[in-house]
Amino acid sequence: MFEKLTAFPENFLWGGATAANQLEGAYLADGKGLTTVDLIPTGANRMNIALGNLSSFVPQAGEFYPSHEAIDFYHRYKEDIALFAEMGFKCLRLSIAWARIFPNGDETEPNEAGLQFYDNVFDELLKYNIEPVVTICHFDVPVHLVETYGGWTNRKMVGFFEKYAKTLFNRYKGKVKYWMTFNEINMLLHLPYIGAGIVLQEGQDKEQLLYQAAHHELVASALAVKACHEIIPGAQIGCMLAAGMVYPYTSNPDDVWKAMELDRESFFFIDVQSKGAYPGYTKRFFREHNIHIDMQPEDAVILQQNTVDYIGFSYYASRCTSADPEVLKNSTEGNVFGSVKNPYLQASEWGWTIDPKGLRITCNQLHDRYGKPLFIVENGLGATDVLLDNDTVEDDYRIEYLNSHFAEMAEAIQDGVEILGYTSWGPIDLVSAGTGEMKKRYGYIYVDRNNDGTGTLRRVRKKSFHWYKDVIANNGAQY
Ligand code: BGP
Repeated sequence: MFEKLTAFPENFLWGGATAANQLEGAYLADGKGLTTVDLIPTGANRMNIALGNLSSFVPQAGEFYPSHEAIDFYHRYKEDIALFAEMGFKCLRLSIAWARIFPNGDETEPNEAGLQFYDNVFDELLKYNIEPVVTICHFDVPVHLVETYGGWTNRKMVGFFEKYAKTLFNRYKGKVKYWMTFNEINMLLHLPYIGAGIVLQEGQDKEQLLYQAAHHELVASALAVKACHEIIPGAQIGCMLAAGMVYPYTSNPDDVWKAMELDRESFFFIDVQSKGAYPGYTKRFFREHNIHIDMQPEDAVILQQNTVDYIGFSYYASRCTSADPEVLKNSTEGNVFGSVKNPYLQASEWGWTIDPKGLRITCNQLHDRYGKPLFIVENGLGATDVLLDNDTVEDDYRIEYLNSHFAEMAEAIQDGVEILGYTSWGPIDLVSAGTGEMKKRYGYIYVDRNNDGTGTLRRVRKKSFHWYKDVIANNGAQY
């Protein structure tokens, strides 16, 4: 007889996930340089911008730049971490703003004030036994690197990133065990400015440029893995994929193949980071699309010898696709990736498909494909919350969303999938990456801050705060 697995292992890392530019604010404090996100105002299409000449950038009167103040975690981290501790967090995923450490990205010496800020944050977390899980780059490239080198299209970025990563490992080796290289690395193909600091110009060969940039990020990621293992024995460093099942619209093999192709567009990154080599299907894609990647002789060995320890991924929604152009016309705009409307599933206010079972399928798929531990580092429901007169938010819809996803996560664990932890996105309300708005909230903690920057920044516990506290206290036993 096989023993029934206990759903959540004792050391399961429950927590929340954040990104520097979406919560810190203080965008020029203590020597920080400008990053790509600091230059984009609130707006539905902010991720798809092509800015042209960045040096001519001047904030426009009346426009609101959300990362400039965000929710002011920079000055309020003690209060926020105390609230995370009250919920019983075992870990907090956060990112380091590259431009706090190297304001221009290419200096020889790091900025001590920036390093000190994260020392203070890590000390505060460790005071409560909260394990920091650190993303080295989460959608923010120093602007100087974009203007001077063209962002990740330039090989020099590999060296700048490696130096930045080594600086972090040396400084925080006694405090941080869990690392991640690039947030949602596969987003680079969809959001080149945010993902790779690339400002595309008219007439450029987009595919060629993007895949070249992808190669540079992949090599840089592998070099960071190497350095992390050398500098911090026992550390674990992972990749980070924007995941989500792609379903075929019908059982027509053409639809099934189309779904597989879309999946592989994302999996290619993780195949390289996890298996250490370019997969055959990507090589074929390069041949057929006339893409020639400039590789250094040592790259193949670097990739092969420095694969990741775990697969981090975000899961918000599943997708659906078809080989039939008529069906494709019925695509929703909501998800970053776009998707044919799945007749079996509901969507969020922002059009993101809600699919708890898709999380179980995704976990199994990644487990079968890579055979490495998984870390669910983003998941959650973006919704409009209303602060009630009795100073709370009745966010039952969020509890329902998370509840159904936790139940499927528990199923995946029973299926034999090893999962290190779960960090829900934005445990405290923060700026939306997609729209720059505060209106799209994910938190257990409400922040009094509006889209136009008004509000007291006061923190308020929502109903889900108490619910998540219970889940963690019981180690998810109810699932
Ligand atoms: C992911 C990003 C996060 C986060 C999240 C939610 O793609 O890694 O930074 O913001 O999506 O997206 P949004 O903020 O657009 O709702």
